[in-house]
Amino acid sequence: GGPASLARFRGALVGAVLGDCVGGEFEGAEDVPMERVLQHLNGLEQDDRGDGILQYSDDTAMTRCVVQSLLTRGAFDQHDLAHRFAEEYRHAPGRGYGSGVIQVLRRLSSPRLTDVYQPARAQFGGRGSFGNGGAMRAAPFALAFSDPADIKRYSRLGAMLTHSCALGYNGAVLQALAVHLALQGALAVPQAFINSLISEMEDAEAEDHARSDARALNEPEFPYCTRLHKVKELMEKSTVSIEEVISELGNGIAALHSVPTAIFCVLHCLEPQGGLPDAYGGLQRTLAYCLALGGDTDTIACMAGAIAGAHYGIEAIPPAWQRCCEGAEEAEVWAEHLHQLYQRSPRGG
Ligand code: F2R
Ligand code: MG
Ligand code: MG
Repeated sequence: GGPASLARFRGALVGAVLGDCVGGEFEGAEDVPMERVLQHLNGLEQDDRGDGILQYSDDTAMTRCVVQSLLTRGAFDQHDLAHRFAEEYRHAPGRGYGSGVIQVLRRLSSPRLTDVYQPARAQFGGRGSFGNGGAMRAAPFALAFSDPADIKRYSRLGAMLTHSCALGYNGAVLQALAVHLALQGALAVPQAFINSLISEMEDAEAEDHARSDARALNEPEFPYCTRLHKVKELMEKSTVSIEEVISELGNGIAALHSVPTAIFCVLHCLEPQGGLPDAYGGLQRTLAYCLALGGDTDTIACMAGAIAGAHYGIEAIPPAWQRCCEGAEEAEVWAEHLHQLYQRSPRGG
């Protein structure tokens, strides 16, 4: 489809759900051989699958909250979103949430709470979380708003409900911008795509809070820009090993060690890769590659799935894969409603 087509919206949300569901198998694993990944993915094609449906985790549970809040309110509403996060956690606490964020989710349900950003600010001795929980649920902001200024503003505020550290919320900004650019067809020129992200993140990371949080964590100034430059260097190499990707970009639970990695996975898999089936399309290659990294596979695949899905569109996702994943069918419906909301936004029509 063309820029911001419904097929791209459907691809982005279904791609995210699929990444979460298929990636859950390897979350926390080290040294995941590609054969194991392909065996897992081949299982999705079997008619007589004994394993049943793959369940989604916190990544999709919180993304659902963002989608439902944006659709119900027709705008960003921090009180409504905070309430939905808290209620979702209360109803289904076993979705594999981060061990820190559950304290925020419990406190967000207090009727006495007036400042919904306060519980997140109190995390980790007042430093706030740098986890990737804000970024993993950021895609809907790129699907509800067409103006990059709105996307940056609301993905940041949406993440700050649980992640007040700049390295946490700027990961969400980067992820939302990557989905936005992919939706516009910008991945057709990969160098321009990464340069646009660097230029946007230079602005985001110039802010005082971002600079002081990077210093406090002994990270270089402009940590996301530094990582995105590493992505560019890796893109220019003729061969890149999985070990190199992990050591240069990371595969961990910190947003800084997973959002640039997810972006790299999408870029790297734009072309066919050795070790992956020739029959695989780009989105299938991307998800398989994310899983083979090990580490935070559900979240890296969820984020890469959203970006790749926005690029390739829903046609790139095998129906058999969708049928195996909890929430994939519902994601198609969200995509249609978000597409309508997007078209009503100032630059969306
Ligand atoms: N939690 C997981 N996976 C662990 C295994 C779950 C297992 N499947 C199960 O069911 O038990 N996955 C999910 O968590 C990630 C998103 O986490 P989020 O929302 O960012 O949580 P949190 O707690 O804020 O941060 C995660 C961890 O990062 C470290 N951390 C963050 N900020 C820190 C700081 N300022 N100082 C020190 N450490 C900090 C802590 O270890 C946090 O617990 C996704 O992977 C999602 O899939
Ligand atoms: Mg998860
Ligand atoms: Mg995870």
